[in-house]
Amino acid sequence: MSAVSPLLASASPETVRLAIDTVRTLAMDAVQAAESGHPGTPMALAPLAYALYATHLRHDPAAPAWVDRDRFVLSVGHASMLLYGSLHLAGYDLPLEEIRNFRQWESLTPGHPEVHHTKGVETTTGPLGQGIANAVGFAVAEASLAATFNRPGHQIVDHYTYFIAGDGCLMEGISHEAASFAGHMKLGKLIGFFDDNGITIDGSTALTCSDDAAQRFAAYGWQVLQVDDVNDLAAIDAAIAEAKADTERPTLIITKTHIGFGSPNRQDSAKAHGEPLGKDEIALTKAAYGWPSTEPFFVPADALAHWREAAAQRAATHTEWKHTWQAYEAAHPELAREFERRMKGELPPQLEQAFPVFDAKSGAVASRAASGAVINAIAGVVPELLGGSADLTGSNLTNVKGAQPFSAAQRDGRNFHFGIREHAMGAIMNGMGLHGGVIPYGGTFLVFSDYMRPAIRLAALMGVQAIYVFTHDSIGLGEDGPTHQPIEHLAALRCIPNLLVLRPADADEVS
Ligand SMILES: Cc1ncc(C[n+]2csc(CCOP(=O)(O)OP(=O)(O)O)c2C)c(N)n1
Ligand SMILES: [Mg+2]
Repeated sequence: MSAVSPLLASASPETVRLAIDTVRTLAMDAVQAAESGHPGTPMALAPLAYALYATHLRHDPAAPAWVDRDRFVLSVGHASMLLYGSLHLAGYDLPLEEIRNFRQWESLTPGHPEVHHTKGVETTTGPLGQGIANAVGFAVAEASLAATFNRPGHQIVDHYTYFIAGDGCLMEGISHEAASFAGHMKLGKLIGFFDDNGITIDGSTALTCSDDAAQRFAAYGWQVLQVDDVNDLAAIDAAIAEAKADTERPTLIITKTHIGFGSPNRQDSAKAHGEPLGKDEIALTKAAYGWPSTEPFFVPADALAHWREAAAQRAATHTEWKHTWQAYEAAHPELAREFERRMKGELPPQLEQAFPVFDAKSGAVASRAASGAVINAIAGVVPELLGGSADLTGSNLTNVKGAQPFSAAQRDGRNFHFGIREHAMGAIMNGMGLHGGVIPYGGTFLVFSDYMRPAIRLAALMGVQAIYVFTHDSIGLGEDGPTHQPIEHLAALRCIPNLLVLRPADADEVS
């Protein structure tokens, strides 16, 4: 297998270098103009963004919502200029004016990437670690939809999910929960990069962390690869090829990088993380790159032309897919309509009639039993409803009777056993919901909503259609005692803007 992509093989090294340095200089200039932001990580990761957006991702800047595009999650949300620079250069609807307006009120370039705000941004990131679990959710949705809708000779759902995580993401506990789930579920189309720069805000990671990330992820059942220098595009290419070749394991590609790459006085220092370089240092850095202009936001014509040519080549994957889709529509018209319905997020018309009726004749029905009955009643008409519990299935009554568990062997299983991983459950649900085609639900005791609160907050912020089943909403829990009594939880959830909190008083209100 040839590792080097055709574009890389044909382009001159000078042009490629210019194309990459444009991402770097836009990041430096945008942060400088905003007088705040994070220049160092985009400067370091520019070659990786180039490798993805210009040579690997199946994407089409003219159709950012194409359903079978590869998904890319920037878990290191503070490095937002890496994403904005790449989207702008690839030709997404993000003009240079928006890059100049980085971090300004009403711009399309907020400090941290926001889904549904900027075309090409797949999920809102910034709270570190969440993005990894979102990416796991995207991969779960892909696997489920592929198993449900693909037919021999018709691969209409067939994409990868990529993420970039940093030291912070990997230190966060959610990365353990999510990576453990992904390894167990053998999500082979999940490809992550670890930006191994040895730096966080406080300084060297030697202050806080001596984990062996490679051994850690290997233990989760991931394939782990190493790229010694992120500037080595052929090595990145080869690693991605190897990641794709392993269909059984998710892959973590550990890339050694230098934060603030090329800056004579800031490279490899925590100072490069979260403050403007300053005009003098920018001038020195641009000189070190051999940059052709002193003007801020300068985009060399050659670099832009190269990016656009690359994007056009990438967009050809969309054209190919359209042919695949036409053949599928012709061969399986009913499935095609159903797939479209699900991807559009349209609920089936039969839903209204499907709800069970609880009235005086039903007698006293516990609200969680009513919840279980509702899930089972609507599951038949809403096949996109997928979910389960964080190991409290029998208590939360989230199981769909007669259905299989989602597993490595059973991708069309709809009962999810998230394990005792509430935080990841919430963030995986976010990825599933954002992917589209599935509506995730997840259950636990109300008291443990605290364990998933950061993901719930993001779901509400992003408008994700996620449903939480919180049972045991009572201080009268009995023998379990105060650790299991929800006291402030209802009020705390009601404080989250855009979260619809329903507390049914009886079975009738549940349905
Ligand atoms: C959950 C969470 N805690 C803290 C922060 C604040 N924060 C933003 S970036 C950062 C350091 C991250 O270090 P690393 O991931 O190594 O990023 P790098 O500096 O290498 O780009 C911190 C603590 C955050 N964004 N999210
Ligand atoms: Mg770091």
